[in-house]
Amino acid sequence: MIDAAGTPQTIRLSDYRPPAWRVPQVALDFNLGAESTRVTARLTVERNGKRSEPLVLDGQGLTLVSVKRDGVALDVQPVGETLTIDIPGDSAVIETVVDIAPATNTRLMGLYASGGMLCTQCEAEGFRRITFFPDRPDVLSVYDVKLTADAALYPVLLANGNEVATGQLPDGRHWAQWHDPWPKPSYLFAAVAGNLSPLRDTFVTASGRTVDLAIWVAADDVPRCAHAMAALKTSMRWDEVNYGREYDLDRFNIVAVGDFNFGAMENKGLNIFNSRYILADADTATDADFDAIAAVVAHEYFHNWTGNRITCRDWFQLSLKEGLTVFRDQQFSADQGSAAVRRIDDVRMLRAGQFPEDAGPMAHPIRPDSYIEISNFYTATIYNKGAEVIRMMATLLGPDGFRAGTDLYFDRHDGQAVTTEDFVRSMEDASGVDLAQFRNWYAQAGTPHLDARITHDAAARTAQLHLSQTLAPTPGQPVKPVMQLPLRVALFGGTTGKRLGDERLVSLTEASATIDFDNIDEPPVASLNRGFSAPIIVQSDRSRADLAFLSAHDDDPFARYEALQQLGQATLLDSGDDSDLVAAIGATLNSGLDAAFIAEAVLLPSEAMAGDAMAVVDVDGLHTRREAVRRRIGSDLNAQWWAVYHANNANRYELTPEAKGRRRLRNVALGYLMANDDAEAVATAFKQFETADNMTDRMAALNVLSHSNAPERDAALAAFHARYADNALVLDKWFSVQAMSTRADTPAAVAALMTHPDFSYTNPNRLRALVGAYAANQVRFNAADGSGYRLVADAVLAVDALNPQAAARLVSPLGRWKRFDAARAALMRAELERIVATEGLSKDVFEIASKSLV
Ligand code: 0A1
Ligand code: ZN
Repeated sequence: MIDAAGTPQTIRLSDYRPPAWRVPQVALDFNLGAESTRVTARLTVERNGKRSEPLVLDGQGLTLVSVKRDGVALDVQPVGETLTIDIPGDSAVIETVVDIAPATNTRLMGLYASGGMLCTQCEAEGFRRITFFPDRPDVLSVYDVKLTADAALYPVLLANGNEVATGQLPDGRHWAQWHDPWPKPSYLFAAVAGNLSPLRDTFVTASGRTVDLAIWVAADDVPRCAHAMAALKTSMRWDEVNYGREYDLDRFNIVAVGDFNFGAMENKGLNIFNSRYILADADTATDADFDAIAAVVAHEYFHNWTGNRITCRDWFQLSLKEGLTVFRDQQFSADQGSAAVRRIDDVRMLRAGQFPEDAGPMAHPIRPDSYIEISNFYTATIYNKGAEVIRMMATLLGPDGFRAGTDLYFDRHDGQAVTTEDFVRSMEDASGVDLAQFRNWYAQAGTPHLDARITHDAAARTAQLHLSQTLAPTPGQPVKPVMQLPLRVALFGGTTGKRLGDERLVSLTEASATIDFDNIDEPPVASLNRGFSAPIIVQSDRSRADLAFLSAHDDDPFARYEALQQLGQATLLDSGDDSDLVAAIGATLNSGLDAAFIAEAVLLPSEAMAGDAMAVVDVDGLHTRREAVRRRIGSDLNAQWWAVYHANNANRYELTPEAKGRRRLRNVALGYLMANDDAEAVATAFKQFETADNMTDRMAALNVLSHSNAPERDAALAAFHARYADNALVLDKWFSVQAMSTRADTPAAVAALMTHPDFSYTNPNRLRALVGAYAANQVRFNAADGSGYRLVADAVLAVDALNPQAAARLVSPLGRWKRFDAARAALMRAELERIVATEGLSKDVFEIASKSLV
C-alpha cells in the first residue's frame, strides 16, 4: 500500500488480526487468452465470529467488469488496490468478473505468458492479480476451477487437485474442470494452459494408493525430465520413511517454465518450476545442476506437508514453511550421496549468502517484525538460516525427540495456518526440552560470534575450554540477548593425534562459560562447532600448526574441512609464509579420503569469504594475494596435481556419487594447474573442453580458460556459444562464465554482453546469469572507477519498470558499501541515491535501496 504522500507503508507483525471473513468455497472460471483473459470468481463468504467489518478484497491491475452479491448486481468500484463490499448478514455468495492481460504481465506474478504457454505464480501476493480476493495465507478455501481455451494453442489445461471433467466446444475451444479437495490459501492456487508433453510415471504410496505423476514440458524436452522424475519418486518415498508423510491426491503434476522469478513453486498438486530445476542431461547439465534439480524437486514436494497441509498464518511466519522445508531437503540430499560434502555445500551457501545479509543493512530475524514488500523477504536468512535453526532444535532434541516433535506438529496443526511459535511448542511438548531461551533465534538478527580458548593443566590432567559469545547490534536491534548455542566439541591429543574421549554436545546458554575435560594427558587441540552445529562465527586461539594438525587428524569431516579452510583464510589475510598451507593441502591430496571431500577441502576460501573477515575489504590486495597463493599451490604441488588429474580420468560418463567426486577433484586440479597459465595446462584445458562427453567437464574447462589470456579462451567461448545457441539454460552458463572472469577486461566485457542479441532484461535467469553473476565477482564488480556499480544500477532501473522482484534482487550488492573503502563507498552510495530518487520506483526496489542508505 502507498500512502497519500507516495511513501510505501510498512506492514507489522504486531498489527496482525484474524480475517473478518472466511471463504470456505471458491469457484473460478477462466476464459483464457494471451491478450485477454476473463476471470469469473464465485466466493462463498462467511463472517468470522462477531466481526463487524465489511468484506475487503485485494485486487491489483484488474479491470472490473461486474460484481454481484447473492445474484444481485452491485454498483461498487475498487479504491486503490481493494474492493470493499458491504454484507448485511453473516454469509453471502460474491461473484466478480474481471479482465486481465497475461501477455503484457512482465512481473511474472499472477497469470502470465511464457514461451507460448499461460501459467500462474501466486506466492506471495500474486492471486490478487488474477481476481479480487482476501489474498492472505490464513484464508483457506476449497477450489473448483474451470479452464476454457483454444484447443490448438493450449491443448493441455491443468489446475490444482484432480481433473473431474473435460469437454470440447464447437468453436475450436475446449475446457477442463479441476477440483482440489484440500482447503488451501490463495498463494497455492495454480493453473497452466499450453502445448505441453508429459513424462509420465506412477508412485504407489505406503498405504497402497497409486498416484499418477507427470512432468509437463515442450515435446523436445521430455527426454531431459528423467532425473527430475526419479528425484520426485525418491522424495515421495523418503518423506514416508523419514517423516511418516504420504502424498494425498491422485495426481501430481509438475510444469517447467522458462520465465520464472524464483526456483520453483509448491502449488498444491501442480508444482511450477523454473525450467533450470527440471531439465537435465549429460550434455547440457553439470553435476551441480543435477544435484540442484534433485534438491529443488524434493523441496517443493516436501512442501506438500510443510507449507500446504500446514501453512503460514501470515507472511512473518514464512520461515515456518521455508526453514523447515530447506532443512528437510538438506537431510534428503545428505542421504543421496556424501553427507559430509552436502554439509560443506550447505555451510558454504550460508556463509556466502546469509552471513553478509545478517551483517548488512537488510539484516532481519528469521521471523521479521516488519516489511514493506514481502517479496523482498524470500531471503537466505528465512530459508538457510531458518534451516539451521531447525537443525539446532534437531540436535538439542536428538533424532527421536525431533521426530516426536514433527509428528505432534503434523497431528496438531493439519489443515491450519499457524505460526513459528506453534512449531516450537510442538517440539517442546513432544520432547520435554525447554526451548524458552532458544526462541531468541526467531527474534534476533545477526550472526553470533564465539570466542574459544583452551588451557591445559598437565599436573591435574585436565583441560578447560573457555567460551564466550557476543552478538553485535543489527538495524533496529541495538541490544541483544544471550543466545543458546548447541556446540559439538571434541579434543585431540597434540602429540598422539588421537581423540581424547568422546565428542560432547555443549549447550552454551550464558555469555561465557568454562567446560572441563578430565584425563587429558597431552596438550589438547580443540575441534569446535563440529558439523557446524550452530550457525555462528568461531574465533579461537588455535595456531596455524593446530589447524594443520586438525586438517590431518580430525574425525569429523566438516571440522577437518574447516581446519584447512581456516588455515587458507589465515594465509589470505596475512602476508607471511604459506608453506604450511601448501604442505597441508599436499597431505590432504594423499589422505585417501573420498575425492569429493578432498576437492572441497583443498580449495581456497573465495575472495568474498576472505573479504568478509576484514574490517574493510581490500579488493585488489586480496585478489593479488589469493592469486599468488593459488600459483604457489599450483607450482609447488605441480606433479601431484598432474597425478590427480590423470588418475581421475574416467573412461565413460556416469552419474554416481563416486564419478561426480572424481570429476570434481580432477577439475579442481585443473584449476590449480592453470593458476600459472602455463602452456601445457592451457592445452590440457582446451583439449578437455573439446573432447568432454559431459557438461561438467566441458564447463569446468571453459571456466578455467575464462580467467586466462591464452587465445584458446576466445576460441572456446565461441565454440560453446555456437554449439548451444538454441539452449537457453546453457547460454545462461555462457553469460555467467564471462561475468565471473577475473580478467581485468571483465567490466568492459560485461558492458558489451548487455547489448548482446541473446541478452534479455525480461528473462530472470538471463538477468541473473549476467548481472547477478557480475555483482558477485568481487574484484571486477568493485572496479575502482565505479563502472560496475553504475552498470548494476542502470540494470536495476531498466528492470524495475518490467519486473520489480527481479530488479530488487540486484540492489543488495550496492548495499554493502559500509564494508568498502571510502572511495568505493561513496560511489556505491551515489548509485543507491540515484535509484531512490527515480520517479515511479517499485516498493520492492525502494525498500532495499532506501534501507541500504541508512
Ligand atoms: N515457495 C517457493 C518460493 C517462491 C516464492 C515466490 C515465488 O514467486 C515470485 C516463487 C517461488 C519455494 O520455497 O520454493
Ligand atoms: Zn520453499
